[in-house]
Amino acid sequence: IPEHSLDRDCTTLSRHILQQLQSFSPEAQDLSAIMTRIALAGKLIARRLSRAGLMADVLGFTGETNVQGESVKKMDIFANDVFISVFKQSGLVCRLASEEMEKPYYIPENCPIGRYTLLYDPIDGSSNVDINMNVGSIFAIRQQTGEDLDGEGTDLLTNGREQLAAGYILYGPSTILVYSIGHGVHSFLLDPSLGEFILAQENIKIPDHGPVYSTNEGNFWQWDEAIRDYTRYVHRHEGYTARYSGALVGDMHRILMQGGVFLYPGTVKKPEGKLRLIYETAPLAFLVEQAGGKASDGTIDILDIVPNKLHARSPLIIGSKEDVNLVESFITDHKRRA
Ligand code: P6P
Repeated sequence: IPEHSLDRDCTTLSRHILQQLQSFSPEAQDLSAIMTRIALAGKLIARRLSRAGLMADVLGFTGETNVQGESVKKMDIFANDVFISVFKQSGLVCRLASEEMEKPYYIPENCPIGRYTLLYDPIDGSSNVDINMNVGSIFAIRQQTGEDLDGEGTDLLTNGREQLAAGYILYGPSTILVYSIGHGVHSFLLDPSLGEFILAQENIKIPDHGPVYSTNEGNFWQWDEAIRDYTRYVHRHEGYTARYSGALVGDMHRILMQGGVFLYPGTVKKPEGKLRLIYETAPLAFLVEQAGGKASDGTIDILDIVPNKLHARSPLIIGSKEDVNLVESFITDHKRRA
């Protein structure tokens, strides 16, 4: 689609999805409608973030802690409620599961069978909100196939290859939505003057190698020796640069665009790592694999991991194929020598 053509400005998210699926089947229409709702959530959150510093009751903490024991930011609750609200009366997504809710939320109440489930992290990296740094939303869409008899979402405990779609919204200098429905990775930029997400880039491919390694080296003392050896390797070799914002979506977007690797390995305090599988690492793994990259927990592909509980964590090594393979080679070598 030619740059800055009228056609491009009219390539909205919903139209783009139907084009990709080359189908107007009920499923294609569903996905298109769901993605349009997710875009609406992104607009509402972006608007709130742009005025966060000016509005009372937006910054700071609520004083509660979420299921993870993490202190909840007011923005976490607002963003979580936005996703719930945009899917009410949608008749599409009947169940939502997020980091901010211990149990899945049903629309309407007690609806055991639905059509789609939205798995999301409404505001990832929310500690960045108070210092005006980038934050993001992460989402994945799954078909609800079985009955959720216990209301705990146990039918969701399947691997990430069950995802129909996944993506993120990055709230930075501009708001960008990056998604895949299994036909490549595409980005849409929010044009505030239009109030629309407009097609920015199609079929994004992550470079096979990149200079960036992104990790919190403050955890060095808690890492396995294999990860420490990888870190020593990049310290000694020219051509690497460290970038870490403390917000997964921004760090991930940089890796997707420039290549490199993001690591959140297991630590002494959190052997399974800090990041959640079904609404953080699995959606990003879906996206990066679609862009020609790789995502593993250091040993097996993220998309092959079957969670044992809804809020299961997983270590994450994600990015350019060559860089993820290099990290894995240190892990393999150490296992061999153990
Ligand atoms: P640490 C934010 O809290 C988050 O969930 C991700 O967005 C981010 O990548 C990670 O945790 C940062 O964790 O331990 O480096 O502060």
